[in-house]
Amino acid sequence: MYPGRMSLERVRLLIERFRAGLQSARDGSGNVLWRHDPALGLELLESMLLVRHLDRAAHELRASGHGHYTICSAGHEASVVLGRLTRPGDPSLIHYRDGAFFIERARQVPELDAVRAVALSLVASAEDPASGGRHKVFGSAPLGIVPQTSTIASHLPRAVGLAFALERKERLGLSPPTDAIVVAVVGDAGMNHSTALGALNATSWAVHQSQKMPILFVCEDNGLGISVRTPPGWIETRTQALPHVRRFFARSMDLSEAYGVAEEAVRYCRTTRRPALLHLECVRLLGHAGSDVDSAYRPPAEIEAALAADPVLAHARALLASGCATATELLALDARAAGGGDGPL
Ligand SMILES: Cc1ncc(C[n+]2csc(CCOP(=O)(O)OP(=O)(O)O)c2C)c(N)n1
Ligand SMILES: [Mg+2]
Repeated sequence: MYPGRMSLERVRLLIERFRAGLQSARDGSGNVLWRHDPALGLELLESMLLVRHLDRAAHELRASGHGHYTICSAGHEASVVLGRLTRPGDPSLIHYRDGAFFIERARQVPELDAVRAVALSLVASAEDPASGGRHKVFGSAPLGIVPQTSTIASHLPRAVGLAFALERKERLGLSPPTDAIVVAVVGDAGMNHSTALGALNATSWAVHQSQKMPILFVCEDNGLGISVRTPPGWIETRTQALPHVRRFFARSMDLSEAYGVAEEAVRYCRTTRRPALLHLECVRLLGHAGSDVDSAYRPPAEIEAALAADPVLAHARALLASGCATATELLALDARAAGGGDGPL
């Protein structure tokens, strides 16, 4: 089923599966429930769907020769909880799959059109305020999202420096007391980079001598770095061995859990001014980028298993099962995100 499928078809298939998955779940049956405020759950889903349709737009723009960037957020949409739980005052250096983080944080800055900002970046527009058209990046001064290069893990030392500076500025009387934290997101393969390990070591070393380090590292673990597999259990083992860094774990498939755990992790960093690492289990639903034929190294059953773990559909089904909305309402939300009526895309 997957060999030979163009990546644009694969994104469209994801969207079709979302719609079909809601039709077949009209009775509201599902194992995972949404245990927080229903309105919150719906807003998070709205951001996740906007990002799903931005993924589609990225592929369509590429196919028509207008866009150039097709590394997608598909499978990493649980980062939406971090966009919600942190603030523009929390400097954030996010992963290139964190569209949902970006879109959800923008809810706090209503005057910013975040969908347009991402779209400008996709077409390398000179009007893109983050990169001026040089590269697709997630970055925005009003959102407190610091643009990154595509060199994986290179942002982690910078993030550690920012956390150090937040506290140092206060001690030197250069800024009023703050409860801001730094957020730094990295992939599972990126975690092995010596730059990441150096940044984590510097954090532990600083805390060991009573330096405050309010930083939340997030490792979005989809089990792959392009075509190279992360050995099962590696991120868990690696992150258990970080002195003074409190470890948290959550699965994208259960957004209630992800929200609750992320809330705890953010609160821990904010109130104790100590570092934490959230290991967030994700999936990769497409090839690494549009040009990557993942069926060359992933058997069909593995791709099928990833699709069955789509966090957007899982969250929508949880909302249904919890009685937060009807399938018709959720399908209407998807249609608006897709550009029907007054929708943005
Ligand atoms: C320093 C550096 N080495 C290699 C690359 C090429 N590269 C781009 S993405 C990637 C894999 C990253 O995998 P992971 O960190 O797990 O993130 P994912 O794409 O799976 O979300 C690699 C090796 C790079 N961009 N930077
Ligand atoms: Mg990965």
